[in-house]
Amino acid sequence: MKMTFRWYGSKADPIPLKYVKQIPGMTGLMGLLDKAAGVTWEEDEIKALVDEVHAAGLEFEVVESVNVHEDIKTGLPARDEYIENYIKSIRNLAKYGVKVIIYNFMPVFDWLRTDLARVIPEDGSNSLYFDEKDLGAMGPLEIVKKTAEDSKGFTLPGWEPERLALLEQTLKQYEGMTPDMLRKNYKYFLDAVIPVCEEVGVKMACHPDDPAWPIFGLPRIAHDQEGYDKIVKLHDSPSNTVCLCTGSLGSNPDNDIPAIIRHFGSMNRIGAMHVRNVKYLGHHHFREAAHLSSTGDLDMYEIMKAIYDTCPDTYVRPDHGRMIWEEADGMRQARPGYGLYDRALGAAYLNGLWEAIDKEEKAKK
Ligand code: DNO
Repeated sequence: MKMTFRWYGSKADPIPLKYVKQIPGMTGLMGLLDKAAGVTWEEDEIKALVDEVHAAGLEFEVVESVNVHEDIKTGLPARDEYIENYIKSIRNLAKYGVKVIIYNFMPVFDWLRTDLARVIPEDGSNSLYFDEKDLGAMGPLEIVKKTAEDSKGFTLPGWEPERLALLEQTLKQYEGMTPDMLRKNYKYFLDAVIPVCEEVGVKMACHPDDPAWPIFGLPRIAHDQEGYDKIVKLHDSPSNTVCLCTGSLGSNPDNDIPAIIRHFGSMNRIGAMHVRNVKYLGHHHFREAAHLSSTGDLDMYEIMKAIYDTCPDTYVRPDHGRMIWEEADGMRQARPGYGLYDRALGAAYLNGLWEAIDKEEKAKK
């Protein structure tokens, strides 16, 4: 397991890279560039980012949010040009040592919450929160407006201004589209990019729908084991993998996360793991929690054990944290979900679980 950290680059991330390096057991980044969907990640910008990360003593083998243009997802004629750009990005990233590219094929919304800073009554920290009832009352345009206002001036992953400016038009593109139609467009994309990934030694890792069910009547196809089984079969290759986000899939209590990890891990189809905990509050109603099992509803020991048993070499990152230690009241700048402290605590805890599992397993031999 390689413990990694999401980092937005020195211009966009208030967390200095040296702080990331100081988290015990941190080996590298799941980094990203602030690029609009469809735009090629150019060599010079990748090189600058990778050089900076290496200079801080960290690896850069995984990138996130190389976003797929909506015209690819909806199968419009312009998709071929955007796929060409995507292929150039893959080749450029591979040249600088990237081995896994995390992306998603979610229509319009990368992830969605109804509140970015809901106070947790037990300890006064806050976390990302979702209640379908509030969503129904707001509608897509209102929720986007609220999220943009609540984001403290940060660009949130998947909420780039270019994307939001076209929201109404993009929503129209999806009218009448079924999950099967979306899968057909997905296959067209994978058939073009996966052979290139095989050639350059890169894995594509598809992030799940977050939350893990359809919203606003949009077709969503990556929120359970069955959906992912179909995705990995769309183009059968070790380069066509899953980014298994425990908190996204785990927002639906019907998803047995350790079992899903074991299923795809034993098929060698997990490209990366996002490890996050959630607390269920009702039907389609949850908030994010600290990583510790007892503060949420996911069993982190079982999750780490499933990784240990089936995909021990994968990349893991502590996903989303609560806002704590004055991040919550704005005294320290932090992007919602991506503050420093709770993610650092999460990494230390997950590393601790790993050490215990490793010792137990070695003692058995
Ligand atoms: C949200 C993230 C996602 C994820 C993308 C990958 O917090 O987990 O933005 O990185 O869906 O493209």
